[in-house]
Amino acid sequence: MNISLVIPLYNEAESLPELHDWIVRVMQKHDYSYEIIFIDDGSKDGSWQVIEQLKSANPDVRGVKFRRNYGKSAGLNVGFEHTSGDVIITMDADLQDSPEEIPELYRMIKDEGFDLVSGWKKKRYDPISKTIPTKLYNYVTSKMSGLHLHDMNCGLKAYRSDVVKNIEVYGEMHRYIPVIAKWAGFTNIGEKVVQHQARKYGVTKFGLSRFIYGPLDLFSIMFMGKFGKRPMHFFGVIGTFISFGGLALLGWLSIEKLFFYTIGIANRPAFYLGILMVIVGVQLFIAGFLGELISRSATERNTYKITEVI
Ligand SMILES: Nc1nc2c(ncn2[C@@H]2O[C@H](COP(=O)(O)OP(=O)(O)O)[C@@H](O)[C@H]2O)c(=O)[nH]1
Ligand SMILES: [Mg+2]
Repeated sequence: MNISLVIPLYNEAESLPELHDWIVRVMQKHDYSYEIIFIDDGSKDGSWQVIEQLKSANPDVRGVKFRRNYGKSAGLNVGFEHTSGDVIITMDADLQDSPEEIPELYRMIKDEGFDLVSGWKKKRYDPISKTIPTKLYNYVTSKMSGLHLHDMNCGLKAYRSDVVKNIEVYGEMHRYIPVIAKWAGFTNIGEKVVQHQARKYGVTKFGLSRFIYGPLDLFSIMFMGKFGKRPMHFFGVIGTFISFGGLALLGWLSIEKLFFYTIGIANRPAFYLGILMVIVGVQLFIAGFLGELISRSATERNTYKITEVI
């Protein structure tokens, strides 16, 4: 099969038939073999009934229905598990992404050898409350991850099937799939300017919470990617620096007290700072040991992504 489309959705009943017909038009025009996998994430507006209707009219439609709302990352992750195409394309269900982009995305993966191609909504049709924070977020993410994409969280993306079978998305981490893919060893990541439309039906599902959870998830991903299998290297280094700093301060105060007979070292700021630093440093060390113990008993402690064995 050429293409698997993965479409996670939450309350998008009005958009689905139009989206489906548009995708089918593009697929037939280029003569692709395909499947459309809708993941209904506990919608309450009858989206599932629409998917059932689409399915009964078109056998290339697949649907997965969650019992409750788990979030977009969960939808993508389950969708990825169900794919069997060579190229996986994800898109939003709200008609903001255009299916006309699919052939070119497919070609970039197939012929140009990209692992992942991320859409870039260069001209965006969204309220300003959305576009400005997004610019900042993309800037920070690209600085922290070293992956320079203009639009990390575009819903429209294409993957080689290898990629989606080797990454795991959970929580709210769909925002950082390119970073996750990079950490998994898929470094050939490209970008394509894509058409974007204003939302036609329904309302946006992502509110203010994304400003809180987004950055936290980025920290988690960076941490897991780098130190997930060796937490002591992170906590141990910081802990050592801090506790040695504290010991140096206390040592210096002790020398003053013992050899220069300074009185009243206990009301000097350096005294309290020294004690604090020793305590915090030791705690970080302990966190490192606990991390090592946990990762030692984790089931994936020795799982590595292997491309080939000869
Ligand atoms: N599976 C799943 N999909 C969601 C959820 N929230 C939003 N989506 C889908 O993610 C896509 C983008 O959401 P949207 O609200 O348009 O975000 P915006 O384009 O950033 O304003 C749409 O296809 C939504 O249906 C959710 O909780 N679960
Ligand atoms: Mg949208």
